[in-house]
Amino acid sequence: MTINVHNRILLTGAAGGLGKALRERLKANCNVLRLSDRLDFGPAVEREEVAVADLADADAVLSMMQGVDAIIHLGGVSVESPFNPILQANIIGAYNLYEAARKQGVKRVVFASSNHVTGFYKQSETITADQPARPDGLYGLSKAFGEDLSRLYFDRYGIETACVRIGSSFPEPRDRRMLATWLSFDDLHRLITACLTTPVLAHTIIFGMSNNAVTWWDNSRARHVGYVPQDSSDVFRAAVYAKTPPPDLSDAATQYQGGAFVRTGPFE
Ligand code: NAI
Ligand code: 15L
Repeated sequence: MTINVHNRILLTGAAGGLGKALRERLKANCNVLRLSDRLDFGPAVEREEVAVADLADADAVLSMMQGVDAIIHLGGVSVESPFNPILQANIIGAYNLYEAARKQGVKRVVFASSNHVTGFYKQSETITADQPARPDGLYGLSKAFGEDLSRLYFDRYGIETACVRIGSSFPEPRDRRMLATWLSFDDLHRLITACLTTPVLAHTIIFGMSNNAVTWWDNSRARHVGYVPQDSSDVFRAAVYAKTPPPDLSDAATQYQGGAFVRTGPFE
């Protein structure tokens, strides 16, 4: 299968956990991978370019977008935090990114949204992307803004975006909740590849999860993306049960999909 359909891909958040996991994998998807973060993360190697930039700096974001054919946007605050850093990185930063994409003619974006856009749905519910956002904090709210912003740029300017509501993308599920939310790094790469290569992406919201037996999310509205997960949290289930206590059903973190995010941060 041909997966290299773009000459130059921009990866923001390249110094972060998922950026590091994707750096080598994404080289199969392009001729040149431009890596960006506000942190310095060392020199470019073969078929790489490095652009250190703060997403809140509109001029720097415009300049790093030159010659780019597609964007994987991972950069930003990735956990519940005070409002100002979220405002700078996730709200102003997302606006700067889409304005730069519009000005430089970039037509496809994969946006790292989060399950925390819908964190206040119960773990006993199965939801689709058509249901209203129910953010579980300022972080989830900022990702909901990014989803709406990208829809505006699709409706008005035709920039296609996949809003990938990533569950929990780590080497292994860390607790019982992550048995439902886990997304392996290889499946994350498969999902991004599907978003980059599907003929018509339009504006799509898709939940980023592996093929886990327990799930709270229905991706049937995103079949046109062609994402087929190949990993599953199920192989970790026995080990996770052995090392974690039984769930406390009176705890909001057990009741809601967002887990501990529903009771962290400035709302305590
Ligand atoms: P991370 O926190 O490890 O990486 C985020 C990167 O963004 C960092 O390298 C940081 O320096 C950079 N960044 C932050 N503010 C910036 C700014 N103002 N300008 C430029 N760069 C800035 O997060 P991780 O785990 O790699 O996640 C990547 C993306 O995926 C994030 O947007 C996160 O919200 C999203 N996500 C991740 C999940 C996961 O399970 N890892 C789950 C759901 C969403
Ligand atoms: C996220 O959005 C975070 O970026 C990540 O660090 C995890 O906490 C993940 O959600 C999760 O819900 O497990």
